Amino acid sequence: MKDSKKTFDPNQVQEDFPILNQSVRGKRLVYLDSAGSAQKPAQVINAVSEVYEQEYANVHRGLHYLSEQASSRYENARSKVASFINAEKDHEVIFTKGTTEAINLVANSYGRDNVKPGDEIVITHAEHHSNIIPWQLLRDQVGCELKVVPVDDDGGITIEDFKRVVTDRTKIVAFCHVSNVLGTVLPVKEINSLAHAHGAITVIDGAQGIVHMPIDVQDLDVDFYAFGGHKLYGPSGIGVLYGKEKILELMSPYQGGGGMINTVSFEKTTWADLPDKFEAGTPPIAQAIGLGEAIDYINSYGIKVIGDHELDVLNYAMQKLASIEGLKLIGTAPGKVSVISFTMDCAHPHDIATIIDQNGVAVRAGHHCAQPLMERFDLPSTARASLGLYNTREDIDLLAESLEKVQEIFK
Ligand code: C6P
Repeated sequence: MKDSKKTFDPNQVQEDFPILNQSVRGKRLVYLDSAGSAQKPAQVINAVSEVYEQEYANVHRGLHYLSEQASSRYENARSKVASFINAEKDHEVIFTKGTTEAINLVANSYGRDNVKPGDEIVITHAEHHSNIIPWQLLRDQVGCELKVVPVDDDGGITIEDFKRVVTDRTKIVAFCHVSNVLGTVLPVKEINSLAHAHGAITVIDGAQGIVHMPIDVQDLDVDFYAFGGHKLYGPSGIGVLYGKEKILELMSPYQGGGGMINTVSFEKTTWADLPDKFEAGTPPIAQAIGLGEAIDYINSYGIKVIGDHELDVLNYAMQKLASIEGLKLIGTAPGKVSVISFTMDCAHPHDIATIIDQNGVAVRAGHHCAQPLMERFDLPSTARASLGLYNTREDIDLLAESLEKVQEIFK
């Protein structure tokens, strides 16, 4: 990571994001849906358009100038990702089209090769559908058991909860680093040690974790860590699967096609080395380069500085929203980050989101692709405000004012 940092001023940061400098429905846009997808700084937008204007061609295929340029920038993006998460080797970073594809890759390749009838896969009750369904599909294919670690009433999930569920029959422990509904941060390092002590590997859904805190995959010692570019201020259509080299080497390819082979004949095909073995077909080239640029942008402030700022805004928001009559916060576990789910006595979450949108305040409402978790809290849906580096305490004041209006309307 780079050491020379820019001074972090959240009001100045908003200027970096062209989309935020606009009015919505005649009001200043207050964007509180970064857990859904974050906005993009001009640095990323410009880099992507520059690729298409000046340096675009397919990668690893042509010997011509543009292909060389595009290939080198694409691989440079991989190096940036590797150093952002402190991967030991660049080729431990596999580009995918998102978190979802990254998890499906592990389930379909590692899972099918290693999980047998009678084995167990452990997930939690707080998972996004992307970290439930790939394991259900695997369970149905191989005949293993899918076990679920419970969530406390405040949204907490502790190492003790995992200890009660993981056994020597567990082959894979797959869990979110940060819940997209509750903001709960799971104790990755401890869970990882527990899984390893039982001979299981770990798959971390880092979609919401990578955005708010420094990640060091070597220190965490995780086997796989998956995340997408679009919540990290990069383009959509690009994601990352980090995997330990020694595990990736032994895995079968997930998809077949161009770019992932060494030799092909009708009788037998041999695979390319890492990371190409897992990148069949033309990859998301400009998107990967855009992700590299997003990482440069984040590094220019430092992810820790960004996380600390978001925590300040989160704590302010939790207090402010808790004082609104009839508002219930869902997810209050200690140490939580960046996501504020809530319900109101007076209105359905969809009504809340629609009404405050009239004030230019953008939040998500729904089940957040976490239906089992909604059921756990006996809710059909919640409203959810989620933070990015550009949010300020003023944004929270506007959110709170808008929620007071919802109350007035429905009283
Ligand atoms: N959550 C949200 O509004 P993709 O769609 O592949 O980029 O990411 C899927 C995903 C996986 N895990 C977690 C914890 C997530 O939060 C998400 C995406 C968005 O909460 C869209 S549903």
